[in-house]
Amino acid sequence: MSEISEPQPTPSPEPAAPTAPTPNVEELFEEIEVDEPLVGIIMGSKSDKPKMQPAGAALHEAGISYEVRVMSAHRDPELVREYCHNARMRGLRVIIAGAGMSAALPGVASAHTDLPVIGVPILGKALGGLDALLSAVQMPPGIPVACVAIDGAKNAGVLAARIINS
Ligand code: RP5
Repeated sequence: MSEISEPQPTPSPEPAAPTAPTPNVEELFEEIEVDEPLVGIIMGSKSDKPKMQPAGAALHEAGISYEVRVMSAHRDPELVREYCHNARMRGLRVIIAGAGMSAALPGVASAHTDLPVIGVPILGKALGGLDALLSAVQMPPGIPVACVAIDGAKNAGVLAARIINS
């Protein structure tokens, strides 16, 4: 005759291992910038801002997002290198670079990126802007700068929009 065993108490489950908190998806999505800039407008000095503003206006009119940074090829060479080196990875498609006097910025930008670079020579206090024009336009083979007119920032914006829409 088999013995009927007493029902054994069910062992209590092991305490669950702590899990990582569930991320709040809505919050995460709020942090994502949906309107990432496609054009980087850079210039050698704060004093160039009024001359470069028409580039931003043209891009705004074309519905193209952009960002604006001040960095000088001569005064902040490392910053220019880093910005241009990372530009494509950050999603930029075109760089507009404006500078006056010995305007190295467009050429140096082009040396550090394979994105199209549009140079804007800015009229300074001497030489009628020819210094900046020649510095921007006389690039050595293999390092291109699409140079617009002296103080031609509007066309730089229009051209950048055309490149992006092409
Ligand atoms: C250039 O030198 C700048 O692009 C600017 O046009 C010019 C004068 O610069 P600030 O002395 O006004 O800073 O590098």
